[in-house]
Amino acid sequence: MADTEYTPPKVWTWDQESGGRFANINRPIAGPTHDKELSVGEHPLQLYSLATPNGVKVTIMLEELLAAGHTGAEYDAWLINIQNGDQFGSGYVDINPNSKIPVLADHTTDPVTRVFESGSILVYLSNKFDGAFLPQDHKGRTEAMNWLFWQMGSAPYLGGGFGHFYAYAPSKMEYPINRFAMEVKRQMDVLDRHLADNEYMAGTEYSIADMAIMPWYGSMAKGILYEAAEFLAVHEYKNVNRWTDQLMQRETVKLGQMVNRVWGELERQLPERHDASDFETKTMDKIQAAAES
Ligand SMILES: N[C@@H](CCC(=O)N[C@@H](CS)C(=O)NCC(=O)O)C(=O)O
Repeated sequence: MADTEYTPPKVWTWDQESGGRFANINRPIAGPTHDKELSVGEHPLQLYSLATPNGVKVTIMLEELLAAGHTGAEYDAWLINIQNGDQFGSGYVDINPNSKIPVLADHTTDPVTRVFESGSILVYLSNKFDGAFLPQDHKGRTEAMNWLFWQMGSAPYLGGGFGHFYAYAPSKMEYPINRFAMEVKRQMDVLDRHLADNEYMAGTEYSIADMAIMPWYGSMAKGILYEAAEFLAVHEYKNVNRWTDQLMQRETVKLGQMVNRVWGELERQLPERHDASDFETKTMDKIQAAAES
């Protein structure tokens, strides 16, 4: 174990040159860095987000609600570029003091209701639309909530722990990579064993627990996150792969994954969504073709 020895000083101080992929946006203090009001569109729900796993949980839910006929779930999705520090604008911090994406503003209430934390947003939307995508029976609903909270507590080990040290840290360090690889493999096994006996996370019904877990652990199973498929031998988690394939075939999941996406294939990037027709007319390939003609 040859990781560089570090003796912590008596009092920690902020080393702005610490390196790593997010060094330019990470800060030890909360609050806004600049004044900027948020744009507001015409729909009842205003989402400010980015198509990371935490962001797409919510856009998948909104597309599911719309496909299920809940017209009140029409939404404007505004792009928050976290690399540029958009999450530290004053208007953003007003509705999410934690300065992370996603955040939702519900303009059907007076005053407007702010909803932050992706798990809270999923539950809020389910409550708002007659308990949609949460089983109605006691056991199923409790299981969905168990797994939703499991995701909220577990994914930081996957993203902030494993992903950070394996993919983003300025150098590869054996100790943290070992610690978090072990934990992520344990979590994948937790899911794999559960999905061996259950079609969905809450049992027989597709729910917000699936929407929360799939963007993180399904993406991991498919080798989409951190280029770590071989390192973590993710093909071994056969039940997680079966469940992910099943969810990824849903049209709503495909649409949700495109919203606020600014990387990858151009035809799957929809930086902002203000209308269902935007999926046909405002993807990045179409925007670029229009600019060139
Ligand atoms: N627990 C939060 C986590 C949100 C989160 O970590 N969002 C990341 C992107 S996936 C973010 O906004 N990072 C920006 C930053 O750290 O400044 C949730 O589920 O909503």
